[in-house]
Amino acid sequence: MDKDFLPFHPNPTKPSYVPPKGAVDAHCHVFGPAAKFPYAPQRKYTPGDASAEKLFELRDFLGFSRNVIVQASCHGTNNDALVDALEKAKDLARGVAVVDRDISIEQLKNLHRAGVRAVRFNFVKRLVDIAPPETYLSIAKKIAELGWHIVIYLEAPDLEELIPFIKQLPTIVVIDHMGRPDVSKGVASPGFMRFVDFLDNTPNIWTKVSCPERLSITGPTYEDVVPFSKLLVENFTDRTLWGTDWPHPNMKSHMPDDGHLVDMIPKIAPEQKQRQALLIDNPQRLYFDI
Ligand code: 0GY
Repeated sequence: MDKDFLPFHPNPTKPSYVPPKGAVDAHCHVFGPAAKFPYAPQRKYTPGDASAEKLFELRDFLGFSRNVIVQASCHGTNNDALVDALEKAKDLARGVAVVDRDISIEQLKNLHRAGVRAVRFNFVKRLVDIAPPETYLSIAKKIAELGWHIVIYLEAPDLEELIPFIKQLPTIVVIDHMGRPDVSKGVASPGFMRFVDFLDNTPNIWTKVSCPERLSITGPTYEDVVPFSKLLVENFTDRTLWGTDWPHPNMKSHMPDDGHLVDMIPKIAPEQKQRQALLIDNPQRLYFDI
């Protein structure tokens, strides 16, 4: 584990908000264990192990029913730890894999059988060496045949440049963590409005209202992030997902209390029908109905 890598919160608070039965934590990871699933040689960070068992313990403690487990960059394109976690979850998890351009349809079908329903394209430079667009377009073409979608991780300053590429993608595209806005600038800022307009004009774009701990300037109550998530839930109720982002890789300032993150849900989705969409209907449609 890197010297400055913070381990996940050892004893999160029991949330007061009780998620509805069937609720999905649609963004979380498993790391290792390294002894069984070594980290990729080309990784940009080395995390502490965060096992499937720990993830499922947290799921139950927080009152969630299901997970979407996202392959993290430290495991590269070897999805073995993810597949192992999906098998252990039985039918209670789905996966988002990271794959090489030359992956075969047969290999993709094996991942599908294990519960994978999407691939992730990561454009965050501190996490990966970004490939040329043709690589991603070629993967996109293959996975579209299986009815999968694409998850994209990017940072707000790179959105403008990536829009023409994203518009070429043939599937639903989910953008992680609200496109990582600069919350110090406010919801009306041109940067965030660009993101909102993009969703407005492009019906196949979804987003995750996740990661206030990475975006907040004010610190662990994350109040400054609420207006951003709330606006997206209100305007794109049937295109938003929610996730913990456990075990919160690369958090440097502090480690979030996962119970507190859950208690933010009624603030960002104040209406019952919004919470039903965010936690059940939307992830059900994207991950569990296919
Ligand atoms: C996240 C965020 C991060 C890491 C990764 O794949 C990854 O390594 O996604 C990050 O460092 O911001 O969504 O987990």
